[in-house]
Amino acid sequence: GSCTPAVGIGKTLTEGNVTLNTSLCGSSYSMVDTTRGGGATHNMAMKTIGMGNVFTASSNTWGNNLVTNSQTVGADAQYGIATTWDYYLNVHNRHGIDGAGTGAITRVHYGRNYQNAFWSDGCYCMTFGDGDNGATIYPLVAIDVAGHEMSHGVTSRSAALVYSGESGGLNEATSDIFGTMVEYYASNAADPGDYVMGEKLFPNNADMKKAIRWMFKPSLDKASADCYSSSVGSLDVHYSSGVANHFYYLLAEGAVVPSGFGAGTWANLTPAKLVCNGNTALAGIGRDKASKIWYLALTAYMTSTTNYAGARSATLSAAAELYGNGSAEYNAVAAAWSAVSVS
Ligand code: ASN
Ligand code: ZN
Repeated sequence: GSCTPAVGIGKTLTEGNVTLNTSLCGSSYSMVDTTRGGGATHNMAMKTIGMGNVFTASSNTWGNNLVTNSQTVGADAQYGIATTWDYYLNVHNRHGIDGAGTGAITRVHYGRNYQNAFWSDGCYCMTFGDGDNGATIYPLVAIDVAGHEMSHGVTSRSAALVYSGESGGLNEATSDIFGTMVEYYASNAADPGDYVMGEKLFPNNADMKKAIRWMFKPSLDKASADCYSSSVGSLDVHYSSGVANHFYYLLAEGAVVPSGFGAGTWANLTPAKLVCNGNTALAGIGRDKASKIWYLALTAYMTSTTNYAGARSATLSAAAELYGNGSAEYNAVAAAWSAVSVS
């Protein structure tokens, strides 16, 4: 039958209670968001093939904030994808992943003990595993991870950075950068925003010692590169991304130790340990300008084979277009790349 837009409540695992855009079809609600291109959240019910089934229910309140309720994880995903859509639309004037307003399918409860999430060009969909349901890692539907996966779709429809070597690191960093910007965009008391990827996936993790990546000091994961070297492209793309993640943090925030990570904590960070070139006076231009520069670089100046040197020139071109050649923002881009040894 015909469906009408509806507004429900998601009782999420990681973001508290949120508004969810859904649909009402006859007497049944479904997790289909016609206000955002018809994007929908599907329950894979632990299968790994096919598209599963769109979540449907007689009530428009979804989940109960507990991982044991299968709708809960769907609510996190539906909210994370909607928020990422809104971020791209309201901040970058981009209408969906493809820029043409097409909603994507989101698949949750994929497989058994699957500890990952991924974007697929083929189905124009993204997929989230359940981890171990929170024994050590929750289902991977945290908002920064949702923003990360959806941003792989954006990269694929813009610069199309090849997913290996230095361009692969830039592809991964683009997803960490925008996943983080989405988390800040959705900032709330439960999740105020940080440059830590996936901290909400781990139980009892207020100090963010457990995470997937730390953008301000990528080597905290004992694998990612903080500073550029000519061998960085031989690392896995999730580790070569470190150089660009680190650049982005320094561009936005400067050589400033994030709260909770300074002397006396496990990381014992100082400004000197945040830069590769001793420039502890490095000042940030803020998240808003940094994100506009990276987005314009991605969508107008980078190509599929852009490497780190090319990313420096692409972001400088973007800064010149947005703020002027030789502007304070332009000079900050140059200084931040120099601070991660990209010259
Ligand atoms: N979660 C990973 C990512 O999005 C999956 C992958 O390796 N592509 O980067
Ligand atoms: Zn990724």
